Amino acid sequence: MEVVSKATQFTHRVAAHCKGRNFTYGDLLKHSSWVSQKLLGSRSDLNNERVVFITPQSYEYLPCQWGIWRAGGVAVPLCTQHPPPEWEYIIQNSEASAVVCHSSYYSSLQPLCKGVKLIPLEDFVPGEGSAQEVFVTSDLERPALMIYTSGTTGKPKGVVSTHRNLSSQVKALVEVWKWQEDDHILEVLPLHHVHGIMCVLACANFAGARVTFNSKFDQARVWEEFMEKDLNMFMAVPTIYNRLIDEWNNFGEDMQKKAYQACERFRLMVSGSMALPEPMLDKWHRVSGHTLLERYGMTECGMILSNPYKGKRKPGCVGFPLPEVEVKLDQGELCVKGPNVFKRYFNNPKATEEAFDQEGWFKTGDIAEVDSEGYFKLLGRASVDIIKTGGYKVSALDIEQTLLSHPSISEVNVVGVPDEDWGQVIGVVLKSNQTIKLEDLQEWSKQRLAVYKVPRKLIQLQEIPRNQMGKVNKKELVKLF
Ligand code: MCA
Ligand code: AMP
Repeated sequence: MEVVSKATQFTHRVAAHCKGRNFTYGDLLKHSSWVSQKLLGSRSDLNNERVVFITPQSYEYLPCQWGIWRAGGVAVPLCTQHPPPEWEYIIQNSEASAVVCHSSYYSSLQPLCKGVKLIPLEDFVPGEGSAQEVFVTSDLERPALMIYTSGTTGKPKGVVSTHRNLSSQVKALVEVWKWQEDDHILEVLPLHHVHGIMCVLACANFAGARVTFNSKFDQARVWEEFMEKDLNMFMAVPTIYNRLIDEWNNFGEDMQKKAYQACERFRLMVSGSMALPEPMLDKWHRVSGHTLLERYGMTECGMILSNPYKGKRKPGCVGFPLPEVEVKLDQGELCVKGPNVFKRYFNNPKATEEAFDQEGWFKTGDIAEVDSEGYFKLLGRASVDIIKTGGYKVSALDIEQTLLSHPSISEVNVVGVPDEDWGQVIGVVLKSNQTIKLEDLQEWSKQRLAVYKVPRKLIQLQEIPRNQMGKVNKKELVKLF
């Protein structure tokens, strides 16, 4: 990835602030070199082997990611909040040759890494490794990153993005959002998805800017950081802005004023990953003086559409195509072409073929329209089986499959129920002869599913509504909540 070679131009600049310490780009080069040497041993290139990695939302993430790239591997990030069965699925499905983990995850991962090398890393000490020794591939067509994403069919798929894909995604954002080396962004997003990985980390790194890691999102801590640090950029999902608004509402008048003044230092605040409700846009404007810049993206493409940095940010709209990104509407479905678009789903030629049309356009599954000024507006998804909750995309079918392994469940339907805070929450419909309580189902699910896939609502029905073809009418089910 170009971010690694670019860093040699500004080794003295601070790349990250974390747990009270500053790490320069020079430190990051040294630490990532150390990781790549651990991975390579006596070899000179991992030749596109997948390396799964997990660290807390902290500085250590970066040397792991860069170290994998510098060794010629494909970085596969894990979610810190997933229970072991979800980790195990990714380790196996990606056919990983190694797992790099912060030592705090070592004992949980050890039983899952049968036959896969597990490399624990402590917190990093400046001075280890070397800034130059390890190679970075110049072949931009090689795979660089694999993120797992949910689709309409079954288990999550590995989205393979090349170095060229990532470079083009980053360069477009650096250009339109005017990233500069003096920027300082607070990182609060999970680092196994594009929003945190590309929009926050990779863009900051490409520009030689600074990232302050805040570990897992916490609204009180974010406000403290806003008030204490010289931050000027922030990116988050609407659920996070909602939490920050709630926290602000509990402040006294003085604190509210201080919070507003802190926000005045920012040059950009961005919202994405799910629809930003207009009342929230207005509330955030009152709280901070900022009109959030809403943009639209997808794991398979990085960012696709963005409201302008300068110029009108239209409420309810996601703006215009990014540089080099082509879009078209095919019977309402937004389709994308460009150097940003991923290459394939890992080991899944059928899904890959189905994802593109005959002319090579990637079909997003999102329905959109364009207004008279050229602004795109999203109208929803083509499939009811894709749910967005707290910014996470989840597949109803994936959850159904897991719930069917519960001893008391023989038939189940999962739907996304509209929710002001989360966008949608997971709703489960069971037949009334299946005896199970929501709390018990949640307890059982937490052992097997990520926290955001755990059912939040349950209804039981005598009869499940079906259409004339006998297919369950999920739109009807949603209304019943
Ligand atoms: C957690 N809880 C939930 C959910 N998640 N309840 C309903 N629905 C959910 N989705 C519950 C927990 O069970 C717990 O309940 C309580 O909320 C707090 O849980 P916790 O794990 O602490 O959650 P949180 O930290 O409050 O999480 C909220 C969050 C997080 C920070 C908004 O969901 C988040 O980081 N979302 C961002 C995801 C993201 O980055 N997506 C980008 C995908 P109890 O207290 O009862 O135990 S990339 C993408 O979409 C594209 C490319 C794009 O355009 O960006
Ligand atoms: P993911 O596959 O997790 O990357 O999620 C991508 C999906 O998030 C898109 O296909 C959209 O459905 C949704 N999405 C991202 N940004 C927005 C936005 N600004 N408004 C509405 N939906 C969005």
